[in-house]
Parts: sequence; C-alpha cells; structure tokens
Amino acid sequence: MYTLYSRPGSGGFVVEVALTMAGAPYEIVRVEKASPPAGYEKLSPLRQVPALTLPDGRTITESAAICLLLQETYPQVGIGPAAGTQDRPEFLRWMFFLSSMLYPTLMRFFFCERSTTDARGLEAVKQAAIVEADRGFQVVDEALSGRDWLAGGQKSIADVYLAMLAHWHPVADRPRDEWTNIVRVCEVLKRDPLVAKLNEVHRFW
Ligand SMILES: N[C@@H](CCC(=O)N[C@@H](CS)C(=O)NCC(=O)O)C(=O)O
Repeated sequence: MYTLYSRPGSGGFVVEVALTMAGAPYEIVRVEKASPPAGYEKLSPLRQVPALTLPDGRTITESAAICLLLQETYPQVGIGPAAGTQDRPEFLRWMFFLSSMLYPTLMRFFFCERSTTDARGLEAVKQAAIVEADRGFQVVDEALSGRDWLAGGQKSIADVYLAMLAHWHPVADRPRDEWTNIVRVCEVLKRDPLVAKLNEVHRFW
C-alpha cells in the first residue's frame, strides 16, 4: 500500500494520476498548507506535498522522482517510456525541465516572500516569475510543435505534469492562448477519463 500526502490542486495530482494508471493500492492523506499533520517534516522536510510513503515504509518527496519511480515499478501501464527505449531521453528531459524549471518558477510567484528580503520587492518578484514561467512554457510549446505528446508518440505522465503546471499559470489559471500546442495537449487530456475523474477533486479546469 502506498500513502500519498497531497491536497487538491497541488502537485499531488500528477502522482495520483500515475498511481491510478498503475492500478497501485494507495490512500491519500490530506496535508493542509497551514496545518500539516504533526511530525510531517520528518516525511517531507520542506513540509511540501507531494510525498509518497512506499510499501516498504520509506517516504520520498519530489514529484518527478516519484513519477519516475512509479514508471520503473509499473513499466507496462503507460506512465512513460521504459529505460533503454527510443523515447526515454525525451521523457527524462521533459520531466526534469518541468520539475526543475517550471515548477519552482511558478512557486516563486505564489511564495514570493521567499525570494526577497525587501517587502517592497514582492510585486517585482511576482512579475519576474511570470516572465520566467512564460519563457519556459514557450520552450515547451515549441517542442510540441508538429507532435502529439512530449515524449515520442505516446501520452506519458510528462504531458499530465505539463497540463497541471499550465493550469497554475498565475495570469489566466490556464495556458496562455498563444501556446496553441500546450492548449491542444491540455484539451486532449481533459477528455481522458482517468485524468478527468481525478480533476473532479483537484479542479485544475
Ligand atoms: N520540488 C517539489 C515541489 C513541491 C511543492 O512546491 N509543493 C507545493 C504544493 S504544489 C507545496 O507544498 N508548497 C508549500 C510550501 O512550499 O510551503 C516537487 O516537485 O514535488
């Protein structure tokens, strides 16, 4: 049994999609931002979600690492291309681009007070975060030009990860209209029954 620490609208969404694709047994512990469970920092030192307790009792954080681990554990369910296959390098590239470039840039907007000691500088931090996030989304949008999915010919958890991040965009709460390729991928994912079902709780769209 896996235990997923999460809350609606958070990065726990992409892990929940991966666990559900895998058909893995899991329970969800809801972690409120303002009041995480006592001792939660022992599981997630930054007190962030998602965190995943594995069947052997260890807990790991980092959404991309968790998704890659689930892909390795359940290689046949379409979470992503397996190690050694043609599409694996792109899968890894985009998983890390999303988690190491776009995710923290978006969080810089929402937690702007962590990026300056100058209270008068908060708005500038937010505006710079939007510009930088837009730069990242533009890169992804161009990469999707002429192709259906981020990693090769098949949908993967990287596409779900992208849709989640795109709906955190602080200006529109959705991908900007000009990112037509990202919008297209999101529209297809919205019709995916599994993604749509989990979105009923997470409400990204
Ligand atoms: N690098 C982490 C980032 C996780 C993260 O920033 N989670 C947000 C929710 S989407 C959070 O819990 N923020 C609360 C905080 O940072 O205090 C990951 O990829 O899992």
